[in-house]
Amino acid sequence: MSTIMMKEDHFGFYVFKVILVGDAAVGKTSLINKYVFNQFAEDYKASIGSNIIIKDLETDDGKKVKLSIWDIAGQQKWEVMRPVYYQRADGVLLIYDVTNKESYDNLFTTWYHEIQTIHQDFKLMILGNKSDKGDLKFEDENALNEKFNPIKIIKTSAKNGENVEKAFIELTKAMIAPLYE
Ligand SMILES: Nc1nc2c(ncn2[C@@H]2O[C@H](COP(=O)(O)OP(=O)(O)OP(=O)(O)O)[C@@H](O)[C@H]2O)c(=O)[nH]1
Ligand SMILES: [Mg+2]
Repeated sequence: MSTIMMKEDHFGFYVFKVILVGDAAVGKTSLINKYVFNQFAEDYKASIGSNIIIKDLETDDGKKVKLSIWDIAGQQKWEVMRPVYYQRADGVLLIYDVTNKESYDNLFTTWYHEIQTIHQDFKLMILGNKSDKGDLKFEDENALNEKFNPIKIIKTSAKNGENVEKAFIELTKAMIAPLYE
């Protein structure tokens, strides 16, 4: 069976697993809710373990895609479970909060080490979320590129929707591309 066949289910969808990774309260759940349901809630309800949301989409060149989006809890108490949730991820959205430097610094420590437990190739995009609150500009693009080799680094807002759909679509295109190489 070719790689392309393996990535399509019997309805002709490409199927990819995408995980959202980053500190508690950076906005992982909020980004998913904005993208999938076009909803945003101001109150913070910490995620418990992991939650899977299925989203169907079609790329601009007509490829049908089914994303299983894994919303993974960022609180420290879920640390032991997370590598289990990460397995077989095709794509990673690595997220920090542009108003919280600690959440940025932790990308290079906690989150870098955790994603090393994914034992297959994956595409990674970095999102600086909460762009609607202003940007304290502690991001070092060179350092991020060197450490993570991301397909893109962008600013998002789960509140006003900036770049939210774009993040998922660009990641999807990057996951599809190797199947045609
Ligand atoms: N202003 C603003 N607030 C946001 C944005 N994204 C998330 N929030 C708020 O930040 C808080 C945390 O958001 P969550 O989406 O629950 O964060 P999380 O990363 O899923 O957190 P854990 O589940 O604990 O890992 C909530 O109060 C959200 O309303 C954003 O883009 N802009
Ligand atoms: Mg959450």
